[in-house]
Amino acid sequence: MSDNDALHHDDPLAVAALAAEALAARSGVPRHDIALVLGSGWGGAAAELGEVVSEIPAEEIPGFSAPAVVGHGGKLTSIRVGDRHALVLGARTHYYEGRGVRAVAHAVRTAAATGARTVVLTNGCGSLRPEWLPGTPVLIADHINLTGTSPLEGATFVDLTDLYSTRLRDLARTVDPTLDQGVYVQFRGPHYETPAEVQMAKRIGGDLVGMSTALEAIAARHAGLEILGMSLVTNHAAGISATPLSHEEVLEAGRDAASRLAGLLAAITRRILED
Ligand code: 8IG
Repeated sequence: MSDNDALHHDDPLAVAALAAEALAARSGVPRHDIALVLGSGWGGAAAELGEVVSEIPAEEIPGFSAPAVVGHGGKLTSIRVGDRHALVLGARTHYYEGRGVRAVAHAVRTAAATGARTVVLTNGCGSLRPEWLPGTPVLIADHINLTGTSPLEGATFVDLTDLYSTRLRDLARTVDPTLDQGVYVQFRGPHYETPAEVQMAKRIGGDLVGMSTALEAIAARHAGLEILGMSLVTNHAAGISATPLSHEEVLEAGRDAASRLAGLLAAITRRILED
């Protein structure tokens, strides 16, 4: 079956099972223990994690397609971490790409189908808190989904209590006790928010704004995965800084943060696999 047929397959879980089969065949790793979805700013983390066993272009696996955004990866990488196996998903589909919620959920469904019990969802996002400067990693404690949609179809009533596992956040904070936590507000995008929308997000309890993670987390919970969510603040949300940050400043903060982030994510992943 071609990728395109797979995406139009009637059962998204069956497409994910096909993808997991293809990954096992291509990588020679029958089961993975943990999966990581790497968002903007987190790309360097894979290399720090362990030994790369296999790197597969996403579009060669059923249900995945080439990345729409330059710099968003496009590789599925199997990494040996001690005697365990991590699957790094460098191919994320955003809802704003217009490929529908099945395409958005496919990466985490595939992760679950490979045998992973845990998924680490990372992203780059805007901060509503002036003290969280570009380059700051923040644990996602909860989310508010303002996309107006769900990755689930039909009468699928899934409980979202403790969606971003308290247990995993506590583990992450044993690695770095200075990690702050916040509520992630997902907008549909692809445009950034107006300053008025940013104030609304703040008043309803948000700390971070982004365009990816809430829908993936819902699909991941439905697939039975335990979820750790981590955001990298890459900018202050619109209207939060008195003077807009220059793009150069943001890039610089990203570069400065990159190696620290990669080390942090690798250490947290190893800690989860040990537990
Ligand atoms: I990177 O300021 C990044 N992604 N919605 N708002 C939203 N998404 C983002 C932002 C932001 N920065």
